[in-house]
Amino acid sequence: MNPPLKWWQTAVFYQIYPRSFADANGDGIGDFQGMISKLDYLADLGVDALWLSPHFPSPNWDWGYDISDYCGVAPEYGSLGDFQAFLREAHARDLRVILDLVLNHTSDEHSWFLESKSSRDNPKSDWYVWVDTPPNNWQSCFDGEAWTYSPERGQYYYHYFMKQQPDLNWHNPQVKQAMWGAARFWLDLGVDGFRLDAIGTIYEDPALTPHRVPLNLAGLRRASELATTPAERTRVERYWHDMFKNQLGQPGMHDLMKDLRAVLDEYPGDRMLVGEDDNIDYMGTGEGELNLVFNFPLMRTREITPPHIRRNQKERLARLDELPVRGWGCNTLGNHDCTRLYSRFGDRAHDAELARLNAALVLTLRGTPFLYNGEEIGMTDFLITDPSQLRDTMATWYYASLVNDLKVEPGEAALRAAEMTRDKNRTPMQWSNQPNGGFSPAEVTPWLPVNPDYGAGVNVKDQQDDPASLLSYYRRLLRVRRSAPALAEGEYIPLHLTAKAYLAFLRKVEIQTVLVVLNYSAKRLDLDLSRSSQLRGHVLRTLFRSSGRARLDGSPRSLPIGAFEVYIAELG
Ligand code: TEU
Ligand code: CA
Repeated sequence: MNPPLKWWQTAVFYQIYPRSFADANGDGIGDFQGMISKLDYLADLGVDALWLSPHFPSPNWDWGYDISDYCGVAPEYGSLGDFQAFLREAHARDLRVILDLVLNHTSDEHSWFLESKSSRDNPKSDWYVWVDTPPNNWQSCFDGEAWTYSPERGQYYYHYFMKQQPDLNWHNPQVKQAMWGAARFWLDLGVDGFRLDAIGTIYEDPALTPHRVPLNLAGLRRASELATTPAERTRVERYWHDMFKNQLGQPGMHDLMKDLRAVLDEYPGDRMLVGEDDNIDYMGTGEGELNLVFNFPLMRTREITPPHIRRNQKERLARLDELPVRGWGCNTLGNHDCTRLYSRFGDRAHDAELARLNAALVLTLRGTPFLYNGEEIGMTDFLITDPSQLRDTMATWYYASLVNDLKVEPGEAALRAAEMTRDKNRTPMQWSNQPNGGFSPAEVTPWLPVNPDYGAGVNVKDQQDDPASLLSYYRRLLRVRRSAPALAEGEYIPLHLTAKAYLAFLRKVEIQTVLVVLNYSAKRLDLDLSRSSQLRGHVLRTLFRSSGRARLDGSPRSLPIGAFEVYIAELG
């Protein structure tokens, strides 16, 4: 018998991007009262845990990922009391809450940095990474040079992200203690864990080895856009890797994560840590460090296909199984940093069908699923082609670099910025077909434009009571997952390993075996059950059929599965 699973293994997580979720006080910005008002919606949707993108005070160069006070609440989101009410109300509905902890860097307006930059001999002088002159050609992944001059101190500081996000010096034990203090502050209030931001960026190569890519950041971005042949694409991918390899994934994390784990373990109730990285090494021996890392390789592809999924699962699950204490996976197809699932994995002809298949995929694979707010109603990327409306600093920086340094024509530059910006996938949640999608009152201009497709059915209210809607589909799937222990906990056993058009697999616990079939093709298929000894002669009890057609029960020799259909059945 395996030990019983922890709550974060069986839970479905839902990411809230607070600024864009629900605006209760009508200032165009999401807030805690707004989030509280949507908790019934989330509980009814059928998710189990919420991850909040940063809600801390921030000058918002990176919309909360530049934190100026780790123990506060951004005033536009409400007060600490509002946060506590949110947590209490979420817990009252059996919804766990994890927060976003940004370890690598603070805001340049954080008091720690203000003190550190004030002189070379203040008590926090060594809390950040200071040098007399830039020691290498390292780039910041958001705005070019990684070393920025501070006139007050007459030195340069290092930043992997924007210059408003100075990297902390994690070799200084005081930094660690201060940050653990912040973690304790929220744990004391009762939060259930943390998503750890950008953990791969915490340590740098101590030898400060330069990169050898013959381009700077803007040049490399531009080269990526212009790469068309497979050879060119491979080359720019290698360049991306080479440009940042000395600034990422450096040793030291095991000790650091063990330390943070120990802090969490001072608290009852299995507080959890999920790292924003795909590297399974961060899970240590499988216990005592991170509980989860994201399976980003699943979504890092141009197209989700059955062979891609099979390869991905084979590799990830094998690595997790090799850990001394068996590791647990974590699947996601979207977050606030990337193109929305609906847009990204569509083929322009069957976007709706593919969105449904891919939702079923993350909710039936072995591992903890993470959903991103809005995907359940089919929100799509919204391209902001007027550069003055961009809010994502990395995009405004890139637009300026294209026009000023690379002499790209402004129209073309605007289009490229619209495509690369994360604004497109952070637009306000669409609650109804009222003006502003019901996010803010009609007369208000929300912080980012609302995608006008709220008027075309892409909103909660229109989908709420429509059994054929995507929202109802998510709700049904989440209920099936909750009712079938094999789907939440079971082993993953792939079937029909060479099929290109469909993915078939079993999920299996001692008391239950569930078959999942995802037809990724536009053709109806007759799934030959006699091809697999695991299926032959078994009785099927249909749990879910996306087409809503007749249930298929009994012990047929073959299963008729419609184009893009999802079929889930219990084997008896
Ligand atoms: O992201 C880290 C990360 O590496 C991503 O930057 C990603 O490469 C980028 O967003 C691609 O567009 C985390 C947060 O999720 C992100 O929102 C923050 O901007 C970043 O850290 C800095 O805190
Ligand atoms: Ca508001």
